[in-house]
Amino acid sequence: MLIKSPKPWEIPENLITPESVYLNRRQFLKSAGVLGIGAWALLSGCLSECLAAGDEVKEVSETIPKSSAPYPLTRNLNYKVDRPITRELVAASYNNYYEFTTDKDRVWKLAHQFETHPWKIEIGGEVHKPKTFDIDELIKKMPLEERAYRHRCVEAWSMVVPWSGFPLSALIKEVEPTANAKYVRMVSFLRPSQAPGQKNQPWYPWPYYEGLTIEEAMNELTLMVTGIYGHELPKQHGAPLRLATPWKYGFKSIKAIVKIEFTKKQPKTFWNDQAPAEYDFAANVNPAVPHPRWSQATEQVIDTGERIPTRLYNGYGEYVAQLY
Ligand SMILES: Nc1nc2c(c(=O)[nH]1)N[C@H]1C(S)=C(S)[C@@H](COP(=O)(O)O)O[C@H]1N2
Ligand SMILES: [Mo]
Repeated sequence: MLIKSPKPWEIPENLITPESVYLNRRQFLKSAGVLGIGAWALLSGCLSECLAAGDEVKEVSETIPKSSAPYPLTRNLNYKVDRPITRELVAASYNNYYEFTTDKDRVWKLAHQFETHPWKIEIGGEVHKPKTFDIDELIKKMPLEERAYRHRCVEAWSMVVPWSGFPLSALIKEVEPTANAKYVRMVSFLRPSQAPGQKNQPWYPWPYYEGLTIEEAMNELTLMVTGIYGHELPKQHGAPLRLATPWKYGFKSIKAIVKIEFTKKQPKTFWNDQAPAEYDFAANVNPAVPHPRWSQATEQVIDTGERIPTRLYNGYGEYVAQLY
């Protein structure tokens, strides 16, 4: 599957693999035999027949938590989606989570032994009431709901998934930001003993870190995610707590958050530090601005393999256009 050898500071080859592989059908047919079902379903554009044929279907299903209280939650129908929900097994077996591996179709396998309980989230910086929450305590306290959102990865693949979670604004109100709080910085876990990608890729500045302006963080769309498809998050999707900012490229949606910090200055972000010319701080979905190495005009729907036009702000302009 190696298309080219990346320099350590470059984005690894799998960021361009879907498109490159598409362009080379013979190579993808050859690769398909050794790919997991996520990539197989995507690359072959196949439907449930192909999934059912995969040996790994049962194994992937076993990584998906059973539904238990407080899930499933009532879906908030104010947030409409214009495309079918991606099948759960496809979303659960095609992931970006570099702490485990850069192979999207193996994240589910490698993340499965990661321990997500107990889990604490430390909130501090420019706030009047800094606080450390236990994840279970937080889930009890916050106003939970389900929302179906589109998700658009910067690599030009997309999906539609029903997240469960609460607006980040509800959590922000708990800690009372000071007048100096202009940005929100978020940090993922650091545990190389359980995360092979942190151990094997020392050139990345672990732990993963991201950030938003305070206005973006307060926007009603900005969701702290605790579940998906009516149950708690499987580990490959970023359990026990991740972000969803559906008008931005997927890399902003940081997984497995352990720290939230309010700052005066714009925080650094993981991908912007790796390749500033390729990944800006805002990272808003925009079909008119190509990535330096590929077009962003269209996207490939995982699950069906269909290619559709990309929309400005991923279709969420009515909520966020006024921010920019
Ligand atoms: N900590 C962390 N968060 C992360 C990533 C990552 O590698 N590490 N990848 C991002 C990218 S590029 C995308 S597209 C989404 C993928 O989310 P999913 O695997 O649940 O679909 O997670 C984002 N959050
Ligand atoms: Mo992504």
